[in-house]
Amino acid sequence: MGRQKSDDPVIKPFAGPAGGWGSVRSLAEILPRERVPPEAFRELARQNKPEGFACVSCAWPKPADHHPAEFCEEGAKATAWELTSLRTTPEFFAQHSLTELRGWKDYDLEQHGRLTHPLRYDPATDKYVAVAWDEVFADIGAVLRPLDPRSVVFYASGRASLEASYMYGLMARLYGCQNLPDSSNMCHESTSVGLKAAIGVPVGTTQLEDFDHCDAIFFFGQNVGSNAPRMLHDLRACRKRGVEIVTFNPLRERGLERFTDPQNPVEMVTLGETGISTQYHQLRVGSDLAAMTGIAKWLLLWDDAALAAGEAPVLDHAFIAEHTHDFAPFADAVRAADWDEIERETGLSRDALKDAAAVYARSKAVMAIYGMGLTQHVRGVDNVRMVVNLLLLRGNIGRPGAGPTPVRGHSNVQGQRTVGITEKTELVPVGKLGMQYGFKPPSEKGLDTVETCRGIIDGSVRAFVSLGGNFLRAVPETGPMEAAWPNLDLSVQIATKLNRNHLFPGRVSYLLPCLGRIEQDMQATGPQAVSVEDSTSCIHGSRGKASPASPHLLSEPAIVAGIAKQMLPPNPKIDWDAWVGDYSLIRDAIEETYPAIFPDFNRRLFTPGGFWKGNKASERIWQTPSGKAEFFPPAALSATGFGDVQGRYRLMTLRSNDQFNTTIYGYHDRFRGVKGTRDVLFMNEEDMTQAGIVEGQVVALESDAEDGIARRREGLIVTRYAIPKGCLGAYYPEANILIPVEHHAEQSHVPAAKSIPVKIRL
Ligand SMILES: Nc1nc2c(c(=O)[nH]1)N[C@H]1C(S)=C(S)[C@@H](COP(=O)(O)OP(=O)(O)OC[C@H]3O[C@@H](n4cnc5c(=O)[nH]c(N)nc54)[C@H](O)[C@@H]3O)O[C@H]1N2
Ligand SMILES: Nc1nc2c(c(=O)[nH]1)N[C@H]1C(S)=C(S)[C@@H](COP(=O)(O)OP(=O)(O)OC[C@H]3O[C@@H](n4cnc5c(=O)[nH]c(N)nc54)[C@H](O)[C@@H]3O)O[C@H]1N2
Ligand SMILES: [Mo]
Repeated sequence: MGRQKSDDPVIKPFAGPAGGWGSVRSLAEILPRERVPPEAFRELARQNKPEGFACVSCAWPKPADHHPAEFCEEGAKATAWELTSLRTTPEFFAQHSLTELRGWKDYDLEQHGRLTHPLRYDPATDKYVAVAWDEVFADIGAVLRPLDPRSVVFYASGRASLEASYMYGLMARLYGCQNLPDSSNMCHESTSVGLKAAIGVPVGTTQLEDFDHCDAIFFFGQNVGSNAPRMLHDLRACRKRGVEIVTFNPLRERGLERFTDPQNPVEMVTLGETGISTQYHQLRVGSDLAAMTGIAKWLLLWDDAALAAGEAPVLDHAFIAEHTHDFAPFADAVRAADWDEIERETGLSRDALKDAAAVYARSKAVMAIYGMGLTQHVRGVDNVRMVVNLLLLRGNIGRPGAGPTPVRGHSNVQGQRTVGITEKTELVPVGKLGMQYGFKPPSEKGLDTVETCRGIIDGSVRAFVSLGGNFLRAVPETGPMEAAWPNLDLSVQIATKLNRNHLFPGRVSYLLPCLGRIEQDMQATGPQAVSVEDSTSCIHGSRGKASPASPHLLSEPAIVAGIAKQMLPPNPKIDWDAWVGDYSLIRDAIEETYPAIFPDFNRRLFTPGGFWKGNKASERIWQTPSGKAEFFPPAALSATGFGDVQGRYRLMTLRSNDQFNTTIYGYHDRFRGVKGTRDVLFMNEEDMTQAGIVEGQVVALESDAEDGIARRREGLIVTRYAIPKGCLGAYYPEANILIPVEHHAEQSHVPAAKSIPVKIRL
């Protein structure tokens, strides 16, 4: 297996729609490249179906009345990635030292295929060597037992099942550790904090049916065509019904413009396509607070005029009076906001915002869909709260077709929270856990992702255990983080493929290969099923049937149990082996801990469309201190947290259409017309002229944070792009070296990866 060269880049605009023949061609490339066995095609037919498996890509809900093929281009890539016949064996590691592998690109590391054996790092040779599972667990237990539990971190990436996640969180708490950061700390934590404060639930209030009842959708900072493509079917259906879709995004993302349904033979043959957005506002990076303030200004103005003229009001005053708190300070702040400042910040005219406000004002039911473009800013929580403000103005929460709709990332990231993976004690029924298992769970707050980074850099974190993911690549400040990682006493990585984090060993290091969700999980009582929760709080069963990548793999529950049994003293109330032998016993335990969410869990496991865990805000029951939904006066118009000074740009870090987070499937960002490279800097044409930069010029970016620390990313090819002035775009994770650890959302600690202060160096 050779390494794919990323040279010979081709960058030219892409004229096609999202979906369509482009997505079919893209699959025709990846399936043979991953050398997927014929059974992979059978597995695709079972993807996201009742009794099938839940896609390992995104968390978009899986409908009860499914399509013949309920998967998208990205989901199929994720399946091919997991079912590849390529293998990363002990022989591979015998040939390559970690020092050598650190020179490889992310793509090349994962492209060698699935990990096959448990491995231990040998410092003498700088290589991983195969080791028996018994030894693995005994050694990990021996290192962990004497450590202060508060110096150990148990990270989870959002893909592991509810069963594995419940065991993982329980294991950490039994050990005395609350340090359970997860990928949502880098993702939708701004949602969890913002929605909880505003409406009393940490998650969105809508479900798939709401797409049948809305008459407008406001869409902020989510790239549906690449990151949740199955939603395009719902959006297309909305457009066919005449629903207006108003989009705010600095880039014209193709999936938000138009879509050809690859599953619709007529559209495919006629090259038909559906326009998605009816209004597209290319606002400046980080300016959504200003844009929403502008919309609210129009609404207040029209409402005042309607009331004065004795006409029907624009705002839902009855709802505001009965269900909300603090409307007056919010309205005052909006009225006080200055139009010139709003226009300067957003780069949009007040008339453009008037068009958006007019759609909002005439619509009876509005959904607000959003993603990382809102959450990953210094004022990311304020962004989320501003979305709620807007919805509250016309009672757009808690009725059909209306409500906040955050689009979650990993396929079970929301579910991991539900079953206890969080550093926030108040989200966990610790009292109940204490009774169920006869122990005193730790009560102090644990470390989140940002605090973990600080702790690794300053040496206070001594051991790191990872249930999936690529922490070291996904976090900010990757330079100092990579330098500090080898000081850890222990680094344990449970994974399916080799990634960059695995190349930075601690004093003792293990790389432990596990089964993927698509593979058959055979245990003492027979083949097991697992479960996940989607973005709309529906819980689905998932049964893998493909043959495991290697006979030496263990399931994630088995690996967690293996560590737990060595690290913890025996507990008469927990039979780890029985749980591993029969996952329905883990589900019984989950049901006992969370009786309101999981009644009759085992029987309802394979409910078509999933079973809903319920949501009080959607019933207009507000679990907030005031008992009402909270308006929140915006404190600023910019979400960036830094000023605009000469030569400073707002850099946003982006995913391509050919990656899943740090997993790079290939070098083709089809929708943005980039092929053969990821070393791209998207830049505004006028900015280029002003800076004297020409198309194709290679430049470096430097951090322009005011902390005096040097951070630099070399070798970026400047690409003229339709991006607002003063803004730049580059790919994640390669750009993460430019993000300071302390550049994060104020209240949620989500790294502010969408507005990083940088300057260009020629
Ligand atoms: N195929 C695939 N699917 C995925 C993933 C993947 O990597 N690949 N990742 C998964 C995960 S973990 C997650 S969290 C989701 C991520 O999915 P998204 O939430 O779509 O995240 P990003 O790709 O980072 O893109 C964010 C979008 O926000 C826009 N944006 C950037 N800054 C701003 C801003 O200031 N304001 C506004 N309004 N927009 C802005 C960008 O132009 C981009 O279109 O997708 C999940 N699904
Ligand atoms: N600059 C910047 N940084 C970002 C973001 C951004 O937009 N910009 N996005 C942030 C977001 S939203 C997220 S969610 C994080 C993602 O951070 P992570 O979730 O930590 O990273 P992933 O890239 O999803 O992890 C990929 C690895 O997971 C392992 N894996 C895959 N499947 C399985 C499995 O079934 N079991 C196990 N045990 N392992 C498996 C594989 O070894 C693979 O290499 O990154 C964050 N970082
Ligand atoms: Mo995410």
